[in-house]
Amino acid sequence: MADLSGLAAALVDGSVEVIDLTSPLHSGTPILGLPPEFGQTATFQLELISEYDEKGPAWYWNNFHTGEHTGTHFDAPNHWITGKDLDDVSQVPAQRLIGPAVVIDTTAQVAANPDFCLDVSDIKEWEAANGAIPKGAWLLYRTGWSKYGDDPAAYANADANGPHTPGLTPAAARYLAEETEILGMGVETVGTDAGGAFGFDPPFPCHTMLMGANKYGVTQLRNLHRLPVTGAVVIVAPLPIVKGSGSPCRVLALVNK
Ligand code: 23J
Ligand code: MN
Repeated sequence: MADLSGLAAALVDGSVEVIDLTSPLHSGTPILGLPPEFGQTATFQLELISEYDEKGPAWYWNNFHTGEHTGTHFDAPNHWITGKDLDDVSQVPAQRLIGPAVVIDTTAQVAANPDFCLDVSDIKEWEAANGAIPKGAWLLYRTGWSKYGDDPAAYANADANGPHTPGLTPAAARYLAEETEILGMGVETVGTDAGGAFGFDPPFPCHTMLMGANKYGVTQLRNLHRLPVTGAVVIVAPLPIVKGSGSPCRVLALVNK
């Protein structure tokens, strides 16, 4: 039995800190741009219903319009063809939304090369230093990319050849899918795959492998530099959209101060 009253007391006295890993959601929040022959996701938009006015004298509220995959969001297994018969976002068990976090940091490599892709050797080096990635963990991939998160052009880092943002090699995606029991992977970029992943073999290996293995993706995280390498607990809270392939989500980390 876990010490939940101890945790509750630690939350109240601040000895366990809650760190928000979520990017703010507004009309300027960066979205993924796919090649123009494909359908495109929508930006986040608020539509005013009333603001203490004739439409509602004592209340302010909005409707909103958004893509499922806009801003900090969750990729459910059915998002990809490899997971098409697996859970939609409403079916993902709540027990599998919370877990220990491990942080793999490649900020230095990404600063030198924005197309840097985490490889199996990087994961094995991390495991040699820190122990095996625990069952039920969120693997958080720290790249420093969130520093561009308020500037959509810098965040996409696109040229004539497409976007240049970090990701995983196909071999690393396969390793995480098949050789680990992680819940999924969280990243600082617009998607879990590298900007150049359309040209990988297979294309979009992280989506292909993780979704096919009933694992999850979480994107556009911030504040990963505030987490310990191991020891945090991460809570990912997507909306239970029936038949949804994902959802904008709040991502919170509990950290011992
Ligand atoms: C659809 C196609 C390709 C990609 C994505 C979506 C995402 O990154 C996403 O948000 O799931 S790469
Ligand atoms: Mn997505």
